[in-house]
Amino acid sequence: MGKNVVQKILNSHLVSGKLKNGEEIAISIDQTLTQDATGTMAYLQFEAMGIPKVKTKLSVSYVDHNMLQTGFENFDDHLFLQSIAQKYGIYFSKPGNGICHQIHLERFGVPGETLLGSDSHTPTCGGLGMLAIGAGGLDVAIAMAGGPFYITTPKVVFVKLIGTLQPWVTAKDVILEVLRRVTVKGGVGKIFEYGGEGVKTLTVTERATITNMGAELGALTSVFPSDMQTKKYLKMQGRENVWKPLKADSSARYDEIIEIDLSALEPLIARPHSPDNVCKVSEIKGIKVQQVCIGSCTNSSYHDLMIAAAMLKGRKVHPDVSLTVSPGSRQVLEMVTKNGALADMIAAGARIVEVACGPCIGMGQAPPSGGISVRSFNRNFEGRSGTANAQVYLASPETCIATAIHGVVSDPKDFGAPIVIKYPKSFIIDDSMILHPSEKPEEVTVIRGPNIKPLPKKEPMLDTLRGEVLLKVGDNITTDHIMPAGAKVLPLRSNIPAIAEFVFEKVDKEFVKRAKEKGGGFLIGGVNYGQGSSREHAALAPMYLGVKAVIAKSFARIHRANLINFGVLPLTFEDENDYDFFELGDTIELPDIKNKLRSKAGITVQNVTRNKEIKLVHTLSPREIDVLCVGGLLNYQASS
Ligand code: MIC
Ligand code: SF4
Repeated sequence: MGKNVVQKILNSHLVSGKLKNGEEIAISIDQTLTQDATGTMAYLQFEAMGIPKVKTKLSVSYVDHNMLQTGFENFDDHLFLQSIAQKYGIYFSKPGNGICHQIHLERFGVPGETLLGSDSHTPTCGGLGMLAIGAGGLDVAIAMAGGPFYITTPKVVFVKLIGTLQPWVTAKDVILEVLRRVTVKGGVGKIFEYGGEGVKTLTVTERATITNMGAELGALTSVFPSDMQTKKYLKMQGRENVWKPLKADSSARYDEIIEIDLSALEPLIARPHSPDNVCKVSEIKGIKVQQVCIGSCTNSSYHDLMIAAAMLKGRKVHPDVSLTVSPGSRQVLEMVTKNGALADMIAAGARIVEVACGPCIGMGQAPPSGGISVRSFNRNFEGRSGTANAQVYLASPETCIATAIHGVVSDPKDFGAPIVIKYPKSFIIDDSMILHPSEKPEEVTVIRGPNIKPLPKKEPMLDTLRGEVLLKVGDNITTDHIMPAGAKVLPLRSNIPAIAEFVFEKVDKEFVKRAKEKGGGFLIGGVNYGQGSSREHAALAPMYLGVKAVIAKSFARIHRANLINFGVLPLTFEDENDYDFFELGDTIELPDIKNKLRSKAGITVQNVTRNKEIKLVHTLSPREIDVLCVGGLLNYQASS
């Protein structure tokens, strides 16, 4: 039987298990990436494993998130990351070089290989034909130590693209259309493989916009074939030597098929506060906006910035709008600087922000209170922008710039004649901000400022878990709700005791106090609990506060894995309606839980306060149960 692209890559990396839907498999990891906000923890964990050098083909550590440096913490972290990279055989991309996903696509991605990254948008490199997966830092640390990565064999969804994008319709609109159809929870347990005639018409950076924002589907990853477009892109990056063709066999089978006619798409926009709350731009045009932001790992390629500049050339940003532009990489910034496009943006009134994640993660440029911000980014979760009551919309750079000029949400189709961006023969290649590992690692001392605190430890699981419901939340709770980011909290990523003070800050200000007073307890969640980022702090900090288990209607993949990695039990209701039987402050008990997890006997939770017994289920593999019982993956690794 013919194979699809996903099966081909999985097969060539299979370490254990069988490719059978729903079964756990282990795959080998060729490359890893980390960014600073998750990287410090990942490297502390790697260090704890006592391995002298990474065992991957390539590991890269990026600094792109924590760059405001309002105190010593960020720079401390950067120095820690730089020194640890030098010592352990890791490449280090300095702050200012660009956003991890964009640089990885430009300088390191290899078709057909696997990439594991401690950031949920790692699937960006799927645009190059890589199987690129986001995970918690501890999983990445294990991959750096040569361990495999465990996944449940995913379903493969074939996204068949036909036709060609019409003027002013972009790759962003393709992924917004997929999100509209599939929703933020529809991708769980699936990989989205793109194919069909329409694929040929999309450049690698357009493909990368699609695979990047595929993270918002809750999918394991998204992938494109590797074809002549891939070759062309790699050639422009001076890396044609790593190209190889990769496509699905003609008789390949898929679990589901979605067909999208590119010719029929229109400019789309995601309304507050979810990336799947999508409608046509034309349906909401005219809404007054205060801010427009171009950038992020989704849309800050050369093409994205060039089109923004071409639209702005000779025009002015609307007097009531603040337009920010944060280029995705130094390569792009240097190119638009040299060819004059940057000057066109500056002349139009754009505010040029540093090459970094910046406003996407609330590191500066928070909108005004109740303000409307239209962004070329990938997430518009409530409060993520740094302003609790801001209304954030997500759209293509074309829609964003038309909006910035007119001061109201505007359909780029009304803008005028289509603009064609010409590419240079090659990009500017200068890897001088990527530092090589030291040739004398034994002479490198790891620099540890006072912000770098040791990892908290977790004891093995008790036979019976008992405690109070510390919080009950609704559906689609994001990791931004659980463990907020932004300029105040992000610098504390290497310091769990300090960052734990902010857990659920935006949901319930009393949560931390309560968790401490009660000596820990339980969380009750709705559907898709923990969607969004890969930040393991959303598991680690609650664990530090004594959270023993989360009982939810369903979980997002990365967060579920992070909970297990830190010894917090993720359980689901057998009947979702039983969610209603739990209230804040109820005392609950999971009796004889270790045995029950191991045996096939059903699990029940006793709501002692309400004198009710409720049936629960789990999807834990035997390995995951062992991990949980010993108190998490670090203990498990140490004991095996
Ligand atoms: C995000 O977009 O939310 C982040 C910040 O890049 C996160 C990682 C993090 O929280 O450090 C992600 O997507 O994984
Ligand atoms: Fe950075 Fe935003 Fe991309 Fe996350 S989504 S990696 S914060 S640019």
